[in-house]
Amino acid sequence: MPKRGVVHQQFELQYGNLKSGENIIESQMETEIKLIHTADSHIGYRQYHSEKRRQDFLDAFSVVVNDAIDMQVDAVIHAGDLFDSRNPTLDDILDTMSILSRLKTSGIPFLAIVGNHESKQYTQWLDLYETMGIATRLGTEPYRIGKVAVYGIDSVPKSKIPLFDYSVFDGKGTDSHYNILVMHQLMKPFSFGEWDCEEVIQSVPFDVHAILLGDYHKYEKTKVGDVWVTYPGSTERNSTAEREMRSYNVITIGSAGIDISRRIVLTREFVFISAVLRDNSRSYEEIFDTIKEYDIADKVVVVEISGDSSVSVSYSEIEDFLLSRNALVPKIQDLRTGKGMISDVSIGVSFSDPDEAVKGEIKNMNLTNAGLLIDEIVRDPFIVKSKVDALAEERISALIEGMDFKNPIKQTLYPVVDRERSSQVPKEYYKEVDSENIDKLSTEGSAESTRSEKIIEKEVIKNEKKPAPRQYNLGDYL
Ligand SMILES: [Mn+2]
Repeated sequence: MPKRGVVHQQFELQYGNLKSGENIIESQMETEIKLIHTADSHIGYRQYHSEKRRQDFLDAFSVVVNDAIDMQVDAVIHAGDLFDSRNPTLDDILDTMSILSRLKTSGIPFLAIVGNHESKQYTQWLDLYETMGIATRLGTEPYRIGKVAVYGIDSVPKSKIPLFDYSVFDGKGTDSHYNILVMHQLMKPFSFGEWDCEEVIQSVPFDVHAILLGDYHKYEKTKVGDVWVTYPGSTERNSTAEREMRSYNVITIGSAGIDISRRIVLTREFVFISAVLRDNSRSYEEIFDTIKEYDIADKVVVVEISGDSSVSVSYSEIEDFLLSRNALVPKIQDLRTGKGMISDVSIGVSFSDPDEAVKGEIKNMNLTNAGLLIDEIVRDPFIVKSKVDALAEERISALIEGMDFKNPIKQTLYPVVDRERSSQVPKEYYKEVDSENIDKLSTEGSAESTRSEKIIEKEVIKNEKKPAPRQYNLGDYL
């Protein structure tokens, strides 16, 4: 890609001009290099269907960039998941562009890799920004900042990690004093690790001094031998499981070596209110009294219900109370049943079931049994795409075999069932919600994937009568 080389050079020139022009004496001594390491901005995430929350994610990234400009760092390194989705909206793309342009105006390079959430099949969003000259996509070619060389590996799906070919780095070593590797993975030695830092350090043909990571949303810092390994944490709360303050890293490389310090990003407050139900008639009063003890205006409020499981309360009544006290997002988590509730005002709008509408239309089309059968297979959300052909063929063969051509009476071998798993479909045709078909997890503390949470959310909305089984913390994504 010749274009990448051009952009790369521009930044190097810019950097060179700044440093040599400014302090010649200092550069003869050890010039200190300061970097910001951030990740998991998830721009475009409309958490709880809230436009304000979308803005919050953008604002958090903006804060990091403002700090970078205030500190006049030598570069901002982004370790993946700049966007929440591989299909960000035009607003997301433009808003991000204007933030990155501020960095560019201040002469600060933005160096990034592709995360699992935003990863497209071929050309990436980062390539667009790189073409515009406001970002550089890190890779096997070292990006040099003085005595530091920075490399990157885009997010690798879990199943492909064992196949990773380290020879892509052959001949890419430099005479730099420090080599930094940027990755978006769950790494060992952390307990949640899927790929071992040790292996990576051994396998790349240059000495690694720091591995700057993204994907795990909680701040972490450790050493593997002499190599620093750190996650800066996400810059906004992607779920109620992310209770700690959000943050990014400041990496200082000077005569004393590498120093990594954590900087807090102030984000919208989440308030957790514990309501214990007792077997009496004053349950609402008690809950409301508890809520009144908190300042909840403009905050995401999570009421965690526990206690006597025989006491029934209306979640919507509690939500209404929270809204009446100006909560931004009211959420109920019923710890007694392990169930979360749809706690979003926008879902309250009633609309006819789209599946019913489609079903009606299909009825009007007077399809044959085979046609109906194929329709059913194609639209079944639980059947893996790659199995659709095989399953359709198998079912139609069975249908043909079962037909009596002398007496062509309409018959249904497999009745068209509602959108639930038909017992007649063999298990191997079904998607497993936790399988690798779905983007892998990026949460902290829990093994639930953010994607599967979102998918479950869609199912719940679609199929109100039959909500998918959920754990209470899955409600985070509603
Ligand atoms: Mn992430």
